[in-house]
Amino acid sequence: GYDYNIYHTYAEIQQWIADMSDQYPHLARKSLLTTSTEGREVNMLSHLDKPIFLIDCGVHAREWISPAFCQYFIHRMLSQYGVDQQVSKMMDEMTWKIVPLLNVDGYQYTWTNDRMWRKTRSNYGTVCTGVDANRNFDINWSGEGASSDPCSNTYCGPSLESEPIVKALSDIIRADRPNIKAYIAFHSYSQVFVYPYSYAYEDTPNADQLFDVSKRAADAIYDVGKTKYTWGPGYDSMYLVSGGSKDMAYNHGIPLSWTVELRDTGRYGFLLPESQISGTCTETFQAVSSIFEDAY
Ligand code: 0X9
Ligand code: ZN
Repeated sequence: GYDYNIYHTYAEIQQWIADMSDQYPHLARKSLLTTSTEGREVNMLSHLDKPIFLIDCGVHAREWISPAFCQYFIHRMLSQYGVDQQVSKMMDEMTWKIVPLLNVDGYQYTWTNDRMWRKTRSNYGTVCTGVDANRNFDINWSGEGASSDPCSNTYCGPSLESEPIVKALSDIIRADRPNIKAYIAFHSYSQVFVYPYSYAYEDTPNADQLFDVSKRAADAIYDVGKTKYTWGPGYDSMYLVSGGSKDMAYNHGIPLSWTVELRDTGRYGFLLPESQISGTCTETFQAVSSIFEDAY
């Protein structure tokens, strides 16, 4: 079977997505989200017509634990449906829309050329390649905390939603927005639940709720194996971010919206060893389950 405790290539993840929808045709519907700049398919797995929980992984190429978690999560949800009570409830009460690997081009590049690559692989006629997909969304685009220098790791792109993966995810958010109850973009690293806003020093009207739901999620993680997470609005962290997906989602009416930075706190950083995939995934599952309980 598929080894969930090692990192997989783009090609392997593509095959895995197809296998999941073949093995669980009644539970998992595969759809083509978009085609990337370099022509790769970006797929989404979803099911049912209930309130939606939207999740994406792998926006930043080098954050390998993120797509590893999405794969674990999807497999656990599909294989434990009808077996595990909590999974069954989660599957029955909400529609899960999950993009296991968004930045397919960048991810492939981290396997072949540069393990520390972060951005997409688009080039719009400049010396440097790549747009920071998490600076390319329609929220204060090109504002503070984003760079207009194509050589910067936080380059916001030549125009908002210039990146096909960003446009495609934004289209999903716009199309489904009255029905989306919660959104999480999984990143690494720092072990923190970051909620809006990140683009300005401003609290959302439901800041208390976001605080409480985040705290419960962090507690759920701690209960599994004593891994410590913090939580707070993005502006409270070291830097502002404009053009990020969770602020865009929030301002499109999704009340519960996060960037979750997975393990670790810096010892290995983006190079989190494979030996930590399993522990990260099991504790993070409980966090999503906790957020589900608050969201559905
Ligand atoms: O900079 C980002 O896009 C996110 N961090 S990462 O290391 N995964 O690249 C952070 C986005 C959340 N916002 C703030 N921390 N302000
Ligand atoms: Zn990231």
